[in-house]
Amino acid sequence: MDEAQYDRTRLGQFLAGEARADGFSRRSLMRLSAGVGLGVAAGAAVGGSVPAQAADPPILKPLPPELFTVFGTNAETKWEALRGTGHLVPVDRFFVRNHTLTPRIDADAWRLRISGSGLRGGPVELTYRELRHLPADTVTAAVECAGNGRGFFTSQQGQAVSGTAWKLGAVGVARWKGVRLSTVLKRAGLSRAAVDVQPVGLDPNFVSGGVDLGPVRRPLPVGKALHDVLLAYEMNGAPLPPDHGFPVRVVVPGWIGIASIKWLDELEVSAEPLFSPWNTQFYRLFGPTYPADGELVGRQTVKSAFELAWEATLPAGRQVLTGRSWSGNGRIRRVEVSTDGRTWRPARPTGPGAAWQRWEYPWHPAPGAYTLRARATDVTGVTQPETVPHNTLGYLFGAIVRHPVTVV
Ligand SMILES: Nc1nc2c(c(=O)[nH]1)N[C@H]1C(S)=C(S)[C@@H](COP(=O)(O)O)O[C@H]1N2
Ligand SMILES: [Mo]
Repeated sequence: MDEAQYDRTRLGQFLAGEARADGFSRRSLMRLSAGVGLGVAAGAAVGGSVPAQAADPPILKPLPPELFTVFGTNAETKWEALRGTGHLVPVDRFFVRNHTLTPRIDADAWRLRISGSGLRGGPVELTYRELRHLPADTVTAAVECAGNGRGFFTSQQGQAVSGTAWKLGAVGVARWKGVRLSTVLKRAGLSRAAVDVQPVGLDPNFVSGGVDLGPVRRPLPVGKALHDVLLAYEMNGAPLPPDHGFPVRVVVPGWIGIASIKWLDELEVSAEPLFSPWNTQFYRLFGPTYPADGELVGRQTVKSAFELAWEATLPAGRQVLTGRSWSGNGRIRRVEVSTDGRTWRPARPTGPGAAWQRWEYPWHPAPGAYTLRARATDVTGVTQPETVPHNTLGYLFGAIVRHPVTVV
């Protein structure tokens, strides 16, 4: 059930020719260079969805500049937009990470196909109505992009990285309602031989460095699939919005964002190990402190963010700073804030600690320029460091972020 360990095993099997990757060869792995251009495959078939119109924007919901910073097909939440929003991130400001674009899907025509050598019988299909009639479950969980914070490798550490230069807004917490993947797999006739379950998205094929990598997909081990994975059809009490995976997405608590496949099309249940570009080429750590063939991205690191605009201007005098901290290892044990570059004082936790911990810190500044810092320690005792080792794709930036503000 450990993500890094699972990926390491499958990588070894893939390189030894023991894991199937659907046309994605060792050679295409070598040919791809990290972070090179991406685009929508021309004429890509998008099964079951309405073909994308040339004029369709990559993200369908409004992206007002008060709420989002837009990077091509992706949009990052502005942290100042989370102040006063409560524990969950409202859908109108939840970040969007699209490899290509949000497909428009007709829920009445949609079918979930479940097939593969890991089933006792033949393929099974489920309609949206049938899925909604199965026993439901809800979970409050974060979805966080593995590259969240990537921009700080460059702006704080002076290092070159490729990929979207997110600040800290590629994370969100929502209340997801849906059917446990275990319920669906058992109904479909999971065999004892099954080892992997691969959710496949309905969005257009992803093309990187001129190579068509096929639909966005990433396998999960059966253990994790049966443990706590949800096939979600609601987000914060309403049907999933198109940009977040309508009609049905996967939610994989604790794993990096790419595991939570949106616009679910198919589930392949396999008795042989599976592999996809999303755990070979992408989501690996390459750099001076990592092995030559890279290390697989494991859990999310500990992070903290102030609910303030970047380079915010604040009035002098008594006020309360607010923020949130979170960790892939579990709960947050302690948060400290520094406003003077030297001393650290505890922040006060507010609200529940599930998925992330909100906190506040009273401050009484005189006019001037300040660098605010927040650092969290999680339940495993890991504290955010001053710097993190470089990796070329800019994953897992967990260092303390230096947040500039001006008090007038
Ligand atoms: N089908 C599909 N699923 C996907 C993606 C995608 O592009 N296509 N992006 C993944 C990535 S990299 C992340 S971080 C999360 C983002 O979820 P969100 O857009 O709902 O915030 O979705 C994941 N699921
Ligand atoms: Mo991501």
